[in-house]
Amino acid sequence: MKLQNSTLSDLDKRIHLPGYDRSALTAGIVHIGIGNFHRSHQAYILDRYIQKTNSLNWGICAVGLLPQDEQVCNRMEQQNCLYTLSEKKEDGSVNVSVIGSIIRCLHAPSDSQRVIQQMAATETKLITLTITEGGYNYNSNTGRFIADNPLVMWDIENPGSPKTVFGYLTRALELRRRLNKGGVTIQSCDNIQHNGEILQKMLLTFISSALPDLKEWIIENVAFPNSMVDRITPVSVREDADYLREEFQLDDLCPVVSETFFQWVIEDKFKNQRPLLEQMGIEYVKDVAPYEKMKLRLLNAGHSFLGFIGKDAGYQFIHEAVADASIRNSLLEFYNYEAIPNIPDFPASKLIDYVQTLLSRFGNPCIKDHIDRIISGSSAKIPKFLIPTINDQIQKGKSARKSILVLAAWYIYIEKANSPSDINDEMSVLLFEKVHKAVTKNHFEFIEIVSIFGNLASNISFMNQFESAVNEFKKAK
Ligand code: CS2
Repeated sequence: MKLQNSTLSDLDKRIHLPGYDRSALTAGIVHIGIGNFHRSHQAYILDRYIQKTNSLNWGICAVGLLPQDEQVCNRMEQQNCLYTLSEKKEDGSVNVSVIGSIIRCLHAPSDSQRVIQQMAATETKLITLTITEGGYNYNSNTGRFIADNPLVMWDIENPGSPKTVFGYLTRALELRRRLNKGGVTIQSCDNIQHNGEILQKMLLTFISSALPDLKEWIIENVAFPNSMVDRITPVSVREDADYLREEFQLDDLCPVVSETFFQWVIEDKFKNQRPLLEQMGIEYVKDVAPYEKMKLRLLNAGHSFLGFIGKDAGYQFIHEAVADASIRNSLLEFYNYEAIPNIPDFPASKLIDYVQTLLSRFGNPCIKDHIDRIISGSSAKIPKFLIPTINDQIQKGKSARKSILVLAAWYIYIEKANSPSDINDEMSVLLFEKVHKAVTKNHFEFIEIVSIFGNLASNISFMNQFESAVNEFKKAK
């Protein structure tokens, strides 16, 4: 059976359905980034919120910004924007829901004007983003906007047909101002510490070149709250669709799988209205920074740890890596001696509990979270997840041995690649060159990529430790 509005009432009774009138929903939210994470996290909680409160003005218009998003946009449209979310527990039990909160899917490269108009519409109160760590176009070392990115340069020269999120937001905010549509909140939902502040800073830098006189209006009328988002959501695979077909006779063209854990902490700083998600357990707080720091340095860094060290050990999935006693012990050392001591905002007992929960989340064998998903895009992730811990340890004169091991495993991974195309990373060409074409032999030009590693290459003790860690991996083979 196809998944569509007209088939909902015939679906297997074990599937949770949207218990509200979808035809009456309006899009209070425009969300950019139509990937699985958005659909397991924000779209899921809004589905439950709309059902609980019948707040029909908080539907979502989802936007695919990249050319390659066309397929998922088309598939969602073929299903009246419905899709299933399978939340998988460790014991193998699964809760399947049809999520109904997304009411429209727009593919921006195919219809940029419609996207801009939707963002500027009166009904839009909130613009949210999951555009990945790399999408913010900033140099983690300098904190500056990367102005010579060709796509950004295109957007400045061709304001009518933008390609980046900055170009779209500029056009939409300009239209909002011109039509007097009122303020709006733009909320980042990506894994970056101070994500709202970074977004605001990058957007305002772009606008200084693209449309300087819009700056004042934005400062007055747009809020950029920081937020911490959390739900492990693997890449969907063929087996996910097969399961739905075999178990429920349901054909879903774009199913999503996730764990059952869910967390969202948002800085309570909005312009215009917001959904009252505190009714769903979402925490609105004054300062998100400690939560972001805890999550990035423990969950995300732990993922990178298991990803690279697990890959080197020959594992395919995160749950396999964390089940390996020696990797797990090493991860615990990383947490106890390097990561936790640099998160002073929470009592150690809370952080230890958090780590215990993480170990069981990572260990969930039903999620089948591919190591390849975790290590993809690491040039944008490692500077946010791991380098701050290394810098903190160095500053205190403490060991960063386990963190350095992750960098060494990353280096070995690149060394094993036959060409840049083996590395799933926006910086694959540079990474490959620095590792394979280093001018002198024992000189690790890799660490000289300042936008990733900052000034670590000039720290002799760090470089010696890095070299030993690389050699340790090589000897172990
Ligand atoms: C992962 C995250 O991309 C990564 O490296 O650590 O996608 C992680 O699964 C989510 O942040 C969980 O909330």
